[in-house]
Amino acid sequence: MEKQKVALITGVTGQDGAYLAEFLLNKGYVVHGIKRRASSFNTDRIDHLLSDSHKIDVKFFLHYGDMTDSMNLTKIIQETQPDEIYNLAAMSHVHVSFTTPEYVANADGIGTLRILEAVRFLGLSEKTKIYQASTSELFGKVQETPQKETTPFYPRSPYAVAKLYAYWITKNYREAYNMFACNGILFNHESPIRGETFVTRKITLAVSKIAAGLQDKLYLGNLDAKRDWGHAKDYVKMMWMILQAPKPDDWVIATGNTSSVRDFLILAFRYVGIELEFKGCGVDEKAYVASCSNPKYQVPAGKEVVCIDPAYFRPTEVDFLLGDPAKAEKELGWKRDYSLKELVDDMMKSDLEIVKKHNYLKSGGFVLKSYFGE
Ligand code: NDP
Ligand code: GDR
Repeated sequence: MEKQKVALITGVTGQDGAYLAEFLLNKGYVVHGIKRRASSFNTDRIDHLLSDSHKIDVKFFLHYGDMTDSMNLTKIIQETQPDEIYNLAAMSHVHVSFTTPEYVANADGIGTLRILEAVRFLGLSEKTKIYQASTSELFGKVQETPQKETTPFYPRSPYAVAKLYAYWITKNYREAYNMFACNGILFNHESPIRGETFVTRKITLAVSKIAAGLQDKLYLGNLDAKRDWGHAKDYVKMMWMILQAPKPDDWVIATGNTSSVRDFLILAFRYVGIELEFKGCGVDEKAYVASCSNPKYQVPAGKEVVCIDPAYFRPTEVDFLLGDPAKAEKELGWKRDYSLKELVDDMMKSDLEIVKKHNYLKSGGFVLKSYFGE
């Protein structure tokens, strides 16, 4: 009988960690995840995968840990002896990284070194394969389009600079110690469980609330930035495929299409039958309801629903991302199930349900604090 594979996921409580844990459990892996201690529960995204740890045949285990603590990471790796490590933990918000640059360098940059060094130190270099969550933010300021594995990097934020270190230290350990350590250079990927402060989820949640009359307007930053957006479910599959490749390498995972924040906004509003009309430009730009064709939602034509708030502008912006996934398509058989419209539809469907649930609870005298700040 084939031995059950063991995976360790850092960042298991995040968007990708949750989808990846589910994917690996379905593949028959024993999955260990590292979560941070928090003052409130932070396992919402993985609660459905957890079972009573006292039962027999448990396949999913959580360990307290932090990317800034070498001893802790080394101990977890020693105890779990993983066949595969997926290093997904990071302070992943680009704008916030300008506010906490030193912490980001420590957690996102040196944190990756801690994982690699623990594997080497414990003598697991031959056994344990490592996936590093690299990012299209490495490309930053446009040097070439579409961006592929050979495109020069030009990071534009403390987050991207920390991830640049993580990229190179992963490659260096591969070359220096013959480790199966790979970078997945993933372009933006979103889902119904995307963090609420990333622009896509901020939009789908706000549009759902505006349509239901629970929010007046949405404040955003740069509407002209372009991103290559895919669905997180498609992307976690590729993390696994990268570690099943015949040899360790670095891979761009993208859709090969790019759209602006404005395009995403239009699609989200269109899902509830609202057409937008944009007026003004730059900080003075506003979006109005041009028409609302869905009788379920009472949003009057002419109502101002989107405004620009310069607080959301970044000191240095990444204006344009478009990935070329040809290498992964050819060598790993990378295929995606979701188009941008299908991604928007999936997120809108889920957020409308959340808003509906909230309204139902509200009518019974209850409120959901996390989403509605009440
Ligand atoms: P999330 O922000 O949703 O999740 C990040 C995870 O890292 C959370 O589980 C978080 O814990 C954990 N974490 C943060 N800091 C630490 C720390 N110091 N120690 C331990 N755990 C920590 O990110 P995603 O799931 O979207 O992304 C996963 C990875 O992929 C990240 O490294 C990100 O930078 C990278 N990436 C993401 C892309 C995307 O479009 N989603 C694209 C390319 C790369 P907690 O829940 O407690 O906050
Ligand atoms: P990004 O994602 O920076 O690409 O990083 P985000 O959704 O935060 O921003 C995308 C673009 O939208 C513009 N924008 C806004 N962004 C936010 N968050 N809030 C706003 O109100 C807003 N208005 C406009 C931004 O300026 C930007 O141009 C994500 C993260 O998941 C990283 O961890 C990952 O590495 C990259 O994707 C690939």
